[in-house]
Amino acid sequence: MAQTQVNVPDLGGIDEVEVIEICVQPGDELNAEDALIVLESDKATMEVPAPFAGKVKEILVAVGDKVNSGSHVANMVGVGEESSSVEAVVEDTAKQETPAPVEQATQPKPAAATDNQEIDIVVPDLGGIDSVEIIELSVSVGDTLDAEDSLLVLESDKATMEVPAPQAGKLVSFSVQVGDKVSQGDVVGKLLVAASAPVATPVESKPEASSPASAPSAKPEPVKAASTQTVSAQAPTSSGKVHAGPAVRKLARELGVDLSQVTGTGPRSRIQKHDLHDFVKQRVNNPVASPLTVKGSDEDFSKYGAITEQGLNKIKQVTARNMVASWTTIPQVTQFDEADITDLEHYRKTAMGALLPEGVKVSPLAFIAKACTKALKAFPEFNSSLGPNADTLILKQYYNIGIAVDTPDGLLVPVLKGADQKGVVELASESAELAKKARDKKLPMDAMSGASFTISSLGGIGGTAFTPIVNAPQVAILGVSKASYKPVWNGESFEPRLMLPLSLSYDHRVIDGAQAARFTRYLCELLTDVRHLLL
Ligand code: CAO
Repeated sequence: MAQTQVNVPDLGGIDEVEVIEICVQPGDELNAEDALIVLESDKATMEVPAPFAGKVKEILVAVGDKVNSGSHVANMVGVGEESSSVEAVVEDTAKQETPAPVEQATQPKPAAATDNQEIDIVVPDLGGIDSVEIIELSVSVGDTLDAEDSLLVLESDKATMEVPAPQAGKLVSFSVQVGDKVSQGDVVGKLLVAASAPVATPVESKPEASSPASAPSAKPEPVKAASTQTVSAQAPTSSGKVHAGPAVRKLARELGVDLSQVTGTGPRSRIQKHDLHDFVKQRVNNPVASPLTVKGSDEDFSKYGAITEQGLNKIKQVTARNMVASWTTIPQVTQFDEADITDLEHYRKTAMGALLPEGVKVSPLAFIAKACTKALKAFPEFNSSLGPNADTLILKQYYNIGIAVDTPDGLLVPVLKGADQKGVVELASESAELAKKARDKKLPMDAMSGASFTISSLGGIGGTAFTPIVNAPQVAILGVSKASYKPVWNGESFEPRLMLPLSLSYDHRVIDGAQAARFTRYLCELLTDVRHLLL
């Protein structure tokens, strides 16, 4: 094994940059291209990648140190790698992937202009990178800008860089949008600059003239039209103050997090990965109070035909936020099973009916809620929540069952509190009362809080199965579909049995697939023989 120096690649003319993050520690095993350290200048953030797969021997710099092109920052060992060949890899990487400092987008020259003048905003030298993606437009058309204000943010695999205003002026137009790919020399917009200010000469304001001969055409081609919407739906929407490296921005896009809402704890408020994780955890544990961003489509559908637009009420907006928070932060899986409720239904419709007081109706839901409390006692993880840092499990000793109720205004989830202490008839009349209050808009807030598990029953409507979304911070939700008669083999012949489809969605961070299968099986057994519910 040869120990190899890892040096800072060519910084494309920047004298000195600051080490703002050490991503690894001695002993870490890395893949080629994994980030070792992150450097930052005024205008660009860049990673120094591992030149080969291997082990970190030592890191020779600390956060806050200033380094230059060629500075020796780490030593690595790689199995079977020769020292000399690795140096070459480092240099190659530098040539191909290191962004040059973002210089002024046009090279202004004093000119004897007498009128205000529009100048092109041009993508500066990208240090050899062919094309980069626009991940943020930091200002709006019409904004008045100072020289050096950030106009847009570009991102490659290894670096995030800002394109600054070449001089003070008013933004006339952008000719690109988030998601477009641009290259050095591309014109991305126009800036109206004051007559007294130094302006780009007509020749230099043209990208062809202000760019190297190899620069591509002046018109940026929107090469990612199809993905534009996705990116813009998730990219930061703020004023360009978001301070984060490429890896963090990528993670934020994957999680659907708007970085402008995240507080950075790194140097100069830079957002680090753990800031993003903390933000998501907080949102999961308190989804209503601090929702993730919910974005729809900005497409103009009236191009295709007549449309009407209507406002969404508060219930639907809150539901949307909670669904997005749950869907984007919880790895959820759905387990399906079927309970044979032939005997239960026979009992419910005959013997039980005769015993019930006048006007009292007991649907299968009350039995299902009762059976759930028993299953939750037998499988306590299903009645839990993850602690704030997702490193503890909070097991609840109460059994409060949320019941999803479909109302004209949207979905509400009142709670059957202490459901384990109540009989089936009491659960039936209480859920009927809660559902009525929900539909009459008379449900107090505290009737909807404190659920430890949720049931969503579409059995009265129809359908064979569905995948409910976990109602965070709970870890599981039971979906119930419509029971129907099916031929079931009894060992000798097929007989018609009333089968109830169950769909259990669960948080896979807390619950394993095998546990989920055991839970639903147990639930099915409880419902198959109603006498179990008495135990
Ligand atoms: N299979 C077959 N029949 C069923 C059934 C099932 N799983 N569940 C209920 N039924 C029957 C009932 O027995 C009743 O029939 P009868 O009047 O002949 O007895 C009929 O369907 C209507 O039941 P219901 O829906 O009024 O009552 P419920 O107790 O089953 O449900 C409530 C109450 C509030 C859960 C329900 O009205 C509701 O709002 N469901 C929608 C929940 C929802 O929107 N979930 C989706 C959320 S997104 O994940």
